[in-house]
Amino acid sequence: MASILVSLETGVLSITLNRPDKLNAFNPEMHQLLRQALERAHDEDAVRAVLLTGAGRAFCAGQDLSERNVSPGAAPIDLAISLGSHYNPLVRRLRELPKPVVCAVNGVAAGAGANIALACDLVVAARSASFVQAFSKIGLLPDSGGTFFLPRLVGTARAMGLALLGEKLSAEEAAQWGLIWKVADDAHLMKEALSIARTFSEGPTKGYGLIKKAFLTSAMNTLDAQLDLERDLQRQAGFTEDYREGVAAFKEKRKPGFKGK
Ligand code: LHQ
Repeated sequence: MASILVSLETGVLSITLNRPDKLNAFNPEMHQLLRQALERAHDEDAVRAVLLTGAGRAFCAGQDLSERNVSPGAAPIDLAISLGSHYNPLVRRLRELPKPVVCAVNGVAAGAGANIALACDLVVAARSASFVQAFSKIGLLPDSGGTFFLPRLVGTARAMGLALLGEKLSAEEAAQWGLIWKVADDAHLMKEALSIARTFSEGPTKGYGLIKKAFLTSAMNTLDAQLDLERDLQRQAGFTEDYREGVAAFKEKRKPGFKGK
C-alpha cells in the first residue's frame, strides 16, 4: 500500500499520509512520495490548491522512531542528515509553493508531524485532534520549523511551555491560542477543509501565491522593507488577469471567474 495517496479533483490536489498503523510516522519512502506530490502541485497548472491530511486516527506522529537503531553500542546517528535531506526541504517546499495549502489535522499531530501542519497555510483540526511537541520527551528540540513557527504564532511563553513540557494541546486550545485557523466537528472535518480548498481552487491563484510570499518574508523584515515588498508584489498582482476579472466582477455585481492567471 502506498504511504502517500494523491488525487486531483476540481483543482484540489488531495494528499493523504497513509501509514495508519504507524500513526502516519515518516519514513524515507513517505518523504520521497510527498516530495513528488508537492512537485506536481508546483508544476501543474491544473492544481490550484493542496489539501493535506492523514489516514486513520492520527495526522502524523513525526519521524518513525522504529526506524532508528539507538540501542547501546549502536553507531551514533547524525540527525542533521535526516533534517537536511528530508524535513527542511519539505518545510521549504510547503512555504514556498505559490498555491495555498490547507491542512486537515484529523487526529494527533506529534513531533515533526505537528510542525509540518503548522508549515501549511491554513490548518483546520478535528475537535478530537491534538498537537504535541513530543521532541523533549526523547531529548530533542522542536524541528521542522517548530522553533520558528511556535513563538511567532503563540508567543514565546506558550511556545516554551509546549516545547519543554511536550504535553498534548487540544485542538480547541490550539485554536484559542491562535496556533491554527479553526476546529471542526470530527464528522465534518473533511467537508469543511475540502470546502476551503475548493474556494482556493476557484480563486486568484497568483494573488494567493503573492500573499504567501509577503507573509513568509514579513517575520524577518523591518516595516520599511515590508512596505517596499508590498509595493513590488502588488505591482505583480495588478498585472494578473485575475485582478482585472475581480474588479470587473465587483463593478458588474457578479461572481468573478478567476482563472489563476
Ligand atoms: C510510532 C510513533 C512514531 C513509530 C507512535 N514512530 N511508531 C526528525 C529528524 C530526525 C530525527 C528525529 O526526529 C525528527 C522529527 C521528529 O518527529 S522527532 C519526534 C518523533 N515523534 C515522537 O516522538 C512521537 C512519538 N509518539 C507519541 O508520542 C505517541 O504515540 C502519540 C502522542 C503520537 C500518540 O499517542 P497514543 O494515541 O497514546 O498512541 P500510542 O503511543 O499508543 O501509539 C500507537 C502506536 O503507534 C504504537 O505502536 P503499537 O505497536 O504499540 O500499537 C506506537 O509505538 C506507534 N507510534 N508514534 N513516531
